[in-house]
Amino acid sequence: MIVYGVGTLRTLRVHWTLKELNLSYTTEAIQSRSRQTQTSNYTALHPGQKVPYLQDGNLGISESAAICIYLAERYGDGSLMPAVSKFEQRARVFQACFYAMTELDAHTLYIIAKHGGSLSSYYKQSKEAIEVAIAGFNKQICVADKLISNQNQYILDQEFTVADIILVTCLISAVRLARQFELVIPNKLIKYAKNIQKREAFKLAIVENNR
Ligand SMILES: N[C@@H](CCC(=O)N[C@@H](CS)C(=O)NCC(=O)O)C(=O)O
Repeated sequence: MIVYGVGTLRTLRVHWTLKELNLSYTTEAIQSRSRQTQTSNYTALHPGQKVPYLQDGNLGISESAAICIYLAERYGDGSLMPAVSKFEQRARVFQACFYAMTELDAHTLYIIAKHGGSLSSYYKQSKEAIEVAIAGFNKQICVADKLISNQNQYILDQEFTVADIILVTCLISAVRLARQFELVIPNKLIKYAKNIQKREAFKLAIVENNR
């Protein structure tokens, strides 16, 4: 298996999932927007020229959440992703993944980073875009607050899944952006994310992702 991409929270998701599953793989340590993502070889793999990307035998896939779900389904043997017959638990995992990827990652956090945060030198500064994204985040984060009940450590109660990997990586991004922007992150979620970051696989993934 080859993972293309290091250095971002989206690449971290993939390394983290692989470390949780204790799988061995090779990392192509390419950074986003680098020369390596613009080569014809890489463009043939990923026409969008983004990271992460996973090659597993004949299968090549992009999209961090899809990669994590694929790995969990194929190699998890019931861990990180509930078994196919557990329809309701799977529905909750998919809900959390799609929610985090759209409402947090793509619609709000990425917009803030692109149009006002660390990526604004690549994209256009836009006060209006940031304002709308901040308001969107502050409203939609209430959904995540409801996903984690006070007694539960994880989205699926006592069972850690890929949905936690996706949500926690979004929360890390939110906490970073909250240093500069008026993002309101409920304390319960900050505690939830901090607790999960104590996992050994998370620490190993950070090392791999920082190469
Ligand atoms: N939805 C994609 C987003 C991937 C993405 O935007 N990756 C960033 C790095 S975190 C990238 O490669 N950006 C390069 C660009 O926008 O040209 C995923 O979750 O994998």
